[in-house]
Amino acid sequence: MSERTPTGTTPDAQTAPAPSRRALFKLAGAGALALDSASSAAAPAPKPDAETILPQKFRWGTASSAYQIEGAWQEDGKGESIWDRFAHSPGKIRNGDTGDVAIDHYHRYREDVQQMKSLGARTYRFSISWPRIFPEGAGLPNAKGLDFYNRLTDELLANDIEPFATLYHWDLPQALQDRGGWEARDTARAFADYAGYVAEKLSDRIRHFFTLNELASFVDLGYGTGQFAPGLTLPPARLNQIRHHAVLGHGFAVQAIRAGAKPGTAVGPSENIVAAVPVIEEREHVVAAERACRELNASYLTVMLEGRYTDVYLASTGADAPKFTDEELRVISSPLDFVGINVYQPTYVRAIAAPPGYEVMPFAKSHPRMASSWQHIGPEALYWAPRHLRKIWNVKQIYITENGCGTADTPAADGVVYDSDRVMFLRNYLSMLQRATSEGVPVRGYFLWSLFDNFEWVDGYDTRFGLIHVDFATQKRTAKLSAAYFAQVMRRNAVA
Ligand code: PNW
Repeated sequence: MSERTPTGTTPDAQTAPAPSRRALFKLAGAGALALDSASSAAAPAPKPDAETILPQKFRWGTASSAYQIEGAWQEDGKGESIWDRFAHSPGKIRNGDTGDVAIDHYHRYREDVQQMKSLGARTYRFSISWPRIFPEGAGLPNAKGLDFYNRLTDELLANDIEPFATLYHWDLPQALQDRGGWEARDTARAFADYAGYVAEKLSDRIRHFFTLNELASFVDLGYGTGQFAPGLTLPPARLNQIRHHAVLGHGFAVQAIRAGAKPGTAVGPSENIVAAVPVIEEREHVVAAERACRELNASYLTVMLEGRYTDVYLASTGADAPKFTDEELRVISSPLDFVGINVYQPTYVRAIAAPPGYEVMPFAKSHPRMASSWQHIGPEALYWAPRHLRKIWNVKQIYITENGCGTADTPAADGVVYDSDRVMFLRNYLSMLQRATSEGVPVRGYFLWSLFDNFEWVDGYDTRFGLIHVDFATQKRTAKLSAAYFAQVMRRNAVA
């Protein structure tokens, strides 16, 4: 259903007459929205209002991960990953989709870097595929696998785009899963060996490394509910031990990177923390949200930053608590250079008198969502999450390592996707980020998820997160309306 405006009816994007839309957005070649610097120079954007501006030297870019974009799943000596195995198992992924080809970035990376450049992005967060580097998870490295990331890094730098690399975005070598995966403490050590090796080889050009992406996702969904690879449904005691091994892997990797990398290499995690938002902005609820943030992230970010499991967490796990040593807690809380957080949705919290002093509120039935059923809209999450990091743990450098939304878009008659819903989403979330930085919350950069439509895990290719539309049959890339929007944000360093 269309919304009415004062001047009449707003038509749906797919039925709108193309010519009037063409007049709105200058189009360049093959139906793509004009993003090149020549066209932006021709029409300078108005000077941004002070209250929309982000700090100087703020880093803007997009994010991606290896399995979701690279394809080439068996090329150049790459080993099998748990996501290869999982996606090849019948019934696991919508429409039987796999990442075998994905958006063929392994072969098209040069063209893809040009897309970033024409958008005006100056940073890029990507992940390195562990089974490309160590096909068996450990042992002999595969030089051809590393070569790909050498070429990609050089290409980025040649185009003035700063590379930020994630070392683990869920594609565990299957050989390690065969030996227990993250349930085996050895996996945490193997991860550190791989991380140290990569940092040694690439830190002359890559100056920022993220250890693990979203522990809460790959552990809880992979080993708890079984929705993600490796698809296991383990009981609480085993799951808590896996959580512990994941944070331990993070800590070992921080140490290995410090030992192997060039001096000054920065390292931190990239975690999808539970973003506790006070349901009403009043002191008692704000305090409740801060408490909730510590406790609801107790097994991941809190232990990394505090070096202890909270009493509430240990009491709540009881006999199922993880087994750990003081030495492990020291490793887990190795000092970090920054903290990266992925922020997609809020968790609304209110104060209650009884312990623990807060209560998580269920989403109202009609709470608006984006195209992924899990994604409830709540721009305030992008204010409160980084604010909590500073308030609770005095974090000095914060990166928003992911934010974005899935949409159900289809190209209009002129070939362009007019994703006004993504523009709406970004404008509102970025306004809240701007509120945080204007209050001095030290957010240093923002990586939008994602540059291209890609393999959205169990949703396959149905849910699209890109600024750039990909026709998965032809691999044709076409910028959406949101790409023009985000290019303007980056160019002005302000929320547009
Ligand atoms: C993140 N949730 O996953 C991942 O880091 C990306 O690889 C992924 O494509 C992106 O967000 C979009 O989904 C998430 O259930 C998966 O709240 C699930 C949730 C959040 C993030």
